[in-house]
Amino acid sequence: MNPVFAFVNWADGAMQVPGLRSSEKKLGQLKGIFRDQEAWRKLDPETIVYRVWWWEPVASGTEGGLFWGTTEIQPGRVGNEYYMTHGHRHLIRNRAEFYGTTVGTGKLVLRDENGNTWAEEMTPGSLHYIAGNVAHRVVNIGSMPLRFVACWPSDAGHDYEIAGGQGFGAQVIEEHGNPVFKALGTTA
Ligand code: PAN
Ligand code: ZN
Repeated sequence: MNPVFAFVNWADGAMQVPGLRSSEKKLGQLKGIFRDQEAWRKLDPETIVYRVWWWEPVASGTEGGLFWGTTEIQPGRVGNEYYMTHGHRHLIRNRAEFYGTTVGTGKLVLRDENGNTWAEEMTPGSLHYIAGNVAHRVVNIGSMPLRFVACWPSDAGHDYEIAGGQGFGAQVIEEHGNPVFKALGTTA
């Protein structure tokens, strides 16, 4: 038998594989993502909001291949809006994806091509099928880091155009100590 090449700690999503890639997103790189620009400007731009580790077993752009990754979002808020990922659609629109929560609690905010936005609860063990054409963003609504694993097609690509302004059509904010999903545009 061949030795095992890649490992995932299924308790938290931590990965061990040769050639593991990683990136981090700091508050300063998330301009225009959070609604309260005033609050965003007052925070340290060097604060890390989330990290991603991922494995590309085939070259990016390969048709028919898959990538695997883990994202960790820190707890925190900009004003009353919880820390979250940029959020994106896939460049090849019909490419789907799986997300699976390992640690923490969150909301997976989804927006389809007809402009319908909804959210799925993320909790350890929750598995989320993100259909092609559906924009996706993860919000950490807990007081500890939120971690989830993901599997997506190696030719999907990322289109971040929807991430800014009112692109997602909704935001997740804290109200009286509770996370609230708010559609934008309907109320002030
Ligand atoms: C994930 C995301 C990751 C970071 O691997 O890329 O969670 O989120 P943003 O890409 O929106 O910054 C994924 O959805 N890949 O397709
Ligand atoms: Zn994706």
